Amino acid sequence: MTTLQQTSNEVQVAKDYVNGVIQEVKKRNPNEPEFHQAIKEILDSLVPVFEKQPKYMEAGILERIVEPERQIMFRVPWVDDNGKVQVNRGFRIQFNSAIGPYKGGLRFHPSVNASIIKFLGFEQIFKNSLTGQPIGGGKGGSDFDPKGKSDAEIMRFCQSFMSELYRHIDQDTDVPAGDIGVGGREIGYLFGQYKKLRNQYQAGVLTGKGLGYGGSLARTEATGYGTVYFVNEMLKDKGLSFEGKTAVVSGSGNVAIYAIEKLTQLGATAVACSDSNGYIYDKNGIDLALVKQLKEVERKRISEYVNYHPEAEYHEGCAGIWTIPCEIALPCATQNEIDEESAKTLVSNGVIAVGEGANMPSTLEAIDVFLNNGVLFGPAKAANAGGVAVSALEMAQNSARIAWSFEEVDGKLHDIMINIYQQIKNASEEFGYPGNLVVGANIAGLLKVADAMLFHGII
Ligand code: NDP
Ligand code: 2IT
Repeated sequence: MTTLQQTSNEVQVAKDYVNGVIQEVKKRNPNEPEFHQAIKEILDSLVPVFEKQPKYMEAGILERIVEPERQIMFRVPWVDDNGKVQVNRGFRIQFNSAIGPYKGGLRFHPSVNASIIKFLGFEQIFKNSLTGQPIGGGKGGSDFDPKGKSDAEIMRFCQSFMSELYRHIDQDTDVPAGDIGVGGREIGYLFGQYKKLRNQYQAGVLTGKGLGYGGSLARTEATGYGTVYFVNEMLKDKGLSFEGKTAVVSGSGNVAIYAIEKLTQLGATAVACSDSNGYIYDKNGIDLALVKQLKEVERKRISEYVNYHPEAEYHEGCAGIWTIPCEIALPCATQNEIDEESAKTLVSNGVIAVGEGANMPSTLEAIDVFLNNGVLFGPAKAANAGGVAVSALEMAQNSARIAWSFEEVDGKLHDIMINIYQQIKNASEEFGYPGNLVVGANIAGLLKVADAMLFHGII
């Protein structure tokens, strides 16, 4: 057999292996479209790994990595302010602990189901690996809708949620944090209940805590700042910068707010942001202090913005935000918020760089549009890894019982984001896809986890 034939055989074997696992996942996990999407995005780009290193195939790495180590689903009963009993469903997916305790956020949103938590948990394995920190992958949440609930209702819900979750987590086992609908207030109630039930002050059992009881400075800012640091590296590599650029940022929650803050500091102007009802367009630049007041303090709708800035526009619906011409687009709201059509519109309006602050915000078709048109594309598991990276720094500070300054944590975050960029760029080149950071992130994320799994044997 010639070398050329040998190579094409190896490619075919690797492709068949990957396709076989994708088909098996679909069969075993029917009706889970988001999980299938994440599996396809990641596994398709891993073919070159199995081609070059059949040892991972022989050890069944893929078959094992797509199956969560443990999935927990539970009843969350609570009583609303009218005395009526309410029941929600809780989830925790402990996906992979090869390189550290399970680590990942909790999402409270009515759309939450097994498919969404599994896609998020699967992504988290690779993201956490890229941070270079010793953290495995997990995710959890509930179909509880925090909107319109009183503080007392949020507290009772969090207490009920933790009354079950506490038996499955520990600072060395599984460390949850925030995600959509879970911020400092919710982490506080969850921590209080955990402490009471365990009779232990395990500071490191949750991250995203308040600064007065073990939280880390710069954790609130970390995901948004990190996304901008990452995009800055992509731009710098092309001799570009944020200076003078126009940006569109979807969402107006934790990630969006601090992405806008950092890109503004770097000389760009964010002209739009959104919530799940609609978006605002302010050609003079978003008034971030007002957005913080409306969303972080008053928990109001983004539509209220135009009451303070009548020159700005409010539009109902989310997808329209991507029709606003911009050079930098940062989707920071939710999954599948950029479809093929929105991606084409962004490209025809001259977008230069897209950085995914949210998890899986671009559909598979949208990613293809960006990559095929030479847009600098920072995939979620790399671009938004700053949040979980600083969570790991929070755990480190909790273990040492010390607190670093804002500058120290922010400096480490910046270094981590630069390192992630270099790591995935190098992987994309080494495996034959220069410039394709989707492939680079998936491969670099996998290798560390796969090697640890090889060391641990078949477990
Ligand atoms: P928040 O709850 O603080 O904010 C979420 C924002 O997105 C809100 O503006 C919300 O609008 C909007 N949104 C939520 N769901 C939808 C929807 N279905 N359609 C349109 N808009 C929606 O969450 P975060 O900012 O923390 O999270 C945003 C994204 O970033 C998520 O994908 C999350 O997984 C990801 N992420 C978060 C990290 C973190 O550290 N927090 C780390 C890494 C990624 P509304 O107020 O109307 O609900
Ligand atoms: O998606 C994510 O990385 C997060 N929601 C943050 C997880 C964490 O453990 O800080």
